[in-house]
Amino acid sequence: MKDKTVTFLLIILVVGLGWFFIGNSSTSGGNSTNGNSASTNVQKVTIGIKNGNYYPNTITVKVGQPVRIYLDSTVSGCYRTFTIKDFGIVRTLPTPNDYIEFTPTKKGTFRFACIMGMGTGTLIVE
Ligand SMILES: [Cu+2]
Repeated sequence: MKDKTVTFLLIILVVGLGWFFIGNSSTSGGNSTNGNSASTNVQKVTIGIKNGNYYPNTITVKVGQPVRIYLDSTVSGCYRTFTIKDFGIVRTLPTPNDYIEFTPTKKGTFRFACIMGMGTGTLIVE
C-alpha cells in the first residue's frame, strides 16, 4: 500500500517535471528574465480582501510556469476556500502560510472565486 503511494507520487512528480520543461521550452522565446531553476520560476501571488472582495482582483500569470497563491490574514471565513474551476482547484487555506500551487496549462481569462461565489476575481494566463 505504501509502495503504491510512493510510486504514484513519483509518477506525478515526473509528469509534473515533464510538463514544466515542455511548457518552459515552448515559451522561452519571450522570457528573458526567468531564472533557470524550478524554484525561481514559481509565480507567487498573495491575495487579500478589500471592500468585501479579493484584492488584487485581477491576477496575471504566465502559462506553463507554476503559480503559488497565498491568502493573507485579511481573508477569513469561506473566502479562505479558494476555487479556480477551469483548473479543477478547490482548496481551503487555513493560514496565510498555506498555499495553492498549480501550473496553468492553457492561456485565457478565467474566474477565481470563494467556494460560495461571494468573492470573485479574474485570472489571466498569457
Ligand atoms: Cu464565500
